[in-house]
Amino acid sequence: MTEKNETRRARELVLSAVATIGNYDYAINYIFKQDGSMEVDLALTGIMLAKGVKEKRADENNSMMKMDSSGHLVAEHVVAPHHQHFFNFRLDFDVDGTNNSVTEMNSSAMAAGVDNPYLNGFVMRETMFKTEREAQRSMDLPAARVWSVMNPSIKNSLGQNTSFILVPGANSLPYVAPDSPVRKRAQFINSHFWATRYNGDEIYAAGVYPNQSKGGGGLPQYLANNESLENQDVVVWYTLGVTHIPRPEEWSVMPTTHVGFKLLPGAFFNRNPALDVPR
Ligand SMILES: [Cu+2]
Repeated sequence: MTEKNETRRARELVLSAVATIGNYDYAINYIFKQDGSMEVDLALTGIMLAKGVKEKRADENNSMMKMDSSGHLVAEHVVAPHHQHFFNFRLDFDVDGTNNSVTEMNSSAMAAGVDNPYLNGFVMRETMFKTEREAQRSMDLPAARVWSVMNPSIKNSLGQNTSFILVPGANSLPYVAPDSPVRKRAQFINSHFWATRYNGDEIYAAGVYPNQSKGGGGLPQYLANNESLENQDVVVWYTLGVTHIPRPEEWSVMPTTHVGFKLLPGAFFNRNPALDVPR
């Protein structure tokens, strides 16, 4: 015991953009931190889509609070439908240069044995994606799944390849049917994680004309040629979904909902880069 406390105040650089789309406002905050990590904080607010109904309150005769209703009463005579918001972030990584590889990390418990006498051991297995089609993945809570973009030719002082790790936050899977018009046009919502070879013309996850397309544009088109991802200039696409079951507390103007993800340096540095922060 040193009987002493050591603390430093954190300082963050936040770059923000706000998009007002229909009845919602989306604030996208890119947060750069002194420990070398970055965070994307997406803030959702605005006014929920609503419809007038004859019901004034929820009771035995009111379907709006029952399990099989697709909306919730948020005020007298006002129902807000259940809905989801989907975002896609195009992350053009260059970790220590443009030639990178993309990996997935999955953790699992070790079997009982001489290597695991107290039954508390677990391992993390890292696998590298060879091609674009292999790199369509979704979250896996039991595996504590994360993804990384690493430089296969540059190492830190411990001999580890420099990398940045994408750590998902809260996310969702789509409820809209696979053969629905929305889902055909927005196939980027089929997976949380995608990786493609860099191409300056490949900018939008749902393609250039998402509203009037027949579907299939964007990511499915970008990876149709199934290019190699090993030691290449790669782009990661992260899909973030929010399942919104409306509450009365969100009417008439919503408090802000925060969702996002993190990018953590993984052996990019040799030690905690914030150790030199002055008192
Ligand atoms: Cu919403």
